[in-house]
Amino acid sequence: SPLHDFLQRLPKCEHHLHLEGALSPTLLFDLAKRNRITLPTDDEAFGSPDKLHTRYGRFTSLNDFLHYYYIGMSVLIHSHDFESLAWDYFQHAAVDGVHHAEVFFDPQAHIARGIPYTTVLDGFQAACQRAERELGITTELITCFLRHLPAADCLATFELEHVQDSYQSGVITGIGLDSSELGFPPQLFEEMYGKASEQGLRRTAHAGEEGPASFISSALDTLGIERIDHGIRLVEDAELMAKVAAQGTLLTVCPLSNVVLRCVPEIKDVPIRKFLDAGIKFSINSDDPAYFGGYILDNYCRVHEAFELHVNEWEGICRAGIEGSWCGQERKTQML
Ligand code: ES4
Ligand code: ZN
Repeated sequence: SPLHDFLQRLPKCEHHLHLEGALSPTLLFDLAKRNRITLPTDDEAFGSPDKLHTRYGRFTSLNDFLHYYYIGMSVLIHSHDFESLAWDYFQHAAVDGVHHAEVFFDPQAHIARGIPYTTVLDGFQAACQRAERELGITTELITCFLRHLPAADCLATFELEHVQDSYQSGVITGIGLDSSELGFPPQLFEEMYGKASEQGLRRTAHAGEEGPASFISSALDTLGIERIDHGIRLVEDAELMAKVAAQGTLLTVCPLSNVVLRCVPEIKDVPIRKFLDAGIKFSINSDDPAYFGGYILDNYCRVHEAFELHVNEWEGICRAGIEGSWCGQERKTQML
């Protein structure tokens, strides 16, 4: 359709994409076979890629999804597994018209399984270089920390020599905070974010996905975050929403994710119109596309169907995405 073509051609930036969330059931089964990894035998969902895909359509919460997400990554062993995974994502991103992608990964989830950080990073870096060379997609890598683990564990990982090397060399641009939100408030991670700030790293955190608006204010005040991942529950605090609008902090909204994980009943319940009316800057993203049934362009199309945005509104959303990116000014100017 003409609208699909219009949305495809917009200069899109993706800011909220977990590389481990781009693991399709097909690639998951292929890697399990190649690496001789036994998938759970007590869950019928792991009977075939098709059954697994069907189970992904029935998530009941963030934690129900995360259970599958952490099992899924058990098949990732070698650098070229991580490269295949990220390359799969970048090919989808190119088809969808992504110009620039700032992607998350979870070092602790791999280190805990005995996979060295350098194995993970080498694979992801190779895919990023190939994406820039062959697809013209510029990239930034962001290490995310798992908030369901003790803050001391997160800080210890942040301070690992190889992790610090990747920050100092500029291979990694910034840090994020992900995994289970309820029960794990932002202020637990104040020390790590303070150190990240001193080191000149960019900082974001998941806040206000399942958690209350108070987690958004606490992430801004105690962690000094420069972006807010999800942030949909911002609409529950008018005063905070006015503050976020005034300071121009970008929200990285993931509409399909919010519906699939039941944070909202339907796409029309994602507060897109409220954010536009309040002057909140936001980008539209895919989060974990292999688990949530769509990549970035599907998210754009679903938002368009639900809100019938004006051409000018779409151009404004993409401009905010470019301006809120963590790439250099030269690249932003190219995209604008
Ligand atoms: C995630 Cl949707 C979401 N929320 C929190 N943590 C995550 N990790 C991967 N996807
Ligand atoms: Zn996320």
